[in-house]
Amino acid sequence: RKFNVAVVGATGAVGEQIIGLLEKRDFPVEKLKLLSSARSAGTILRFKGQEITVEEAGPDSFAGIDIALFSAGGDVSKALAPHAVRHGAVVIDNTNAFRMAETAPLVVPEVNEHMIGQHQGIIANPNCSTIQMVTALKPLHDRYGVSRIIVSTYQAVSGAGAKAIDEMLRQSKEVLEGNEVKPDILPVSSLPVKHQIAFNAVPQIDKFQDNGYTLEEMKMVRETKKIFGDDSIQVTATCVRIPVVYGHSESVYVELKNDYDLEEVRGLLSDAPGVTLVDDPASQSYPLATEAAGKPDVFVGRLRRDLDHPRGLNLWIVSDNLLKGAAWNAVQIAEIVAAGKE
Ligand code: 11C
Repeated sequence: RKFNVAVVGATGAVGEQIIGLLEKRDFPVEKLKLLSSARSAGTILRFKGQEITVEEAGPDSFAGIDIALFSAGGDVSKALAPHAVRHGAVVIDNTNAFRMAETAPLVVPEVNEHMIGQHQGIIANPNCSTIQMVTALKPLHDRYGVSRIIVSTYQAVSGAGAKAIDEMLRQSKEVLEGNEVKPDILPVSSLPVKHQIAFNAVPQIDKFQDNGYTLEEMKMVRETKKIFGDDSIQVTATCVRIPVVYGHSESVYVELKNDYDLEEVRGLLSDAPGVTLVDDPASQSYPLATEAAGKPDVFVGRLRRDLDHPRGLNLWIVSDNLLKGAAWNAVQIAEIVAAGKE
């Protein structure tokens, strides 16, 4: 069976990756409908050698659509995903709009694929920095139980969209040429204060919440608990933007409930689906954003036992934020939904 598929946000950084993956994975597409804001409508994109004109997304864009992949920001998802569901589509939503809704499963296939069957029309795709962390921690949680996570992230500018990539490259040139740097987009395009990202590290991703954490940090806290289905897991996060284009890196300290053996941990991570262990200090081998970019896996290395806590473990986790962190996780879910409808 083939499916009518819509991609909302087709001209964005994630939308572009989704279209590429549907083609590369030979997803059973009957018809591909590409949707965007009025501003990008009319753009012509290619899919399997065909030219497709991007149309403006509206409430009636979803007639006959079986699967709709949304990646055009939370407001668009809130406004249009219910219309897609009304037309009978299964929505895979890549925004924050429905992630904490009780009716929407929040899915990373390697962790909680079983939740997909519980959807009521909308399946939520988690935030990129959460996806890569839970994918790597899943085998450890299954074997030993995770009690506490302390994570610091080093996140690529592509997480903030194509304009943030342009801004980082432009600023880098301005600094190298000795010109004045004029920040325009980052850290948060809708807020008045901007900071230089070139040659810098900015400890703010998304808006501050009343508790002093940023929304990105709170996403990591809440989503991790929901995906593991365990509110007792303690999570604290510091999210930092760095001048890398593709690939989020994370320093993760995890406390396990039961004693662990480091060699066994290596074995569990080596065997875990979607995870590649890169961990050989003797050859200076560890995950790097430059190596992870363009690849679907989550890369894990720098495994070290905590020097004081007997069940504490340090890891370095890297993945392409636009692939496993967004488009690939969404297409994985779409493949599972499609297999279930055949
Ligand atoms: C970033 N993690 O790196 C964000 C982008 O909730 O899907 C993804 C935001 C989201 O800026």
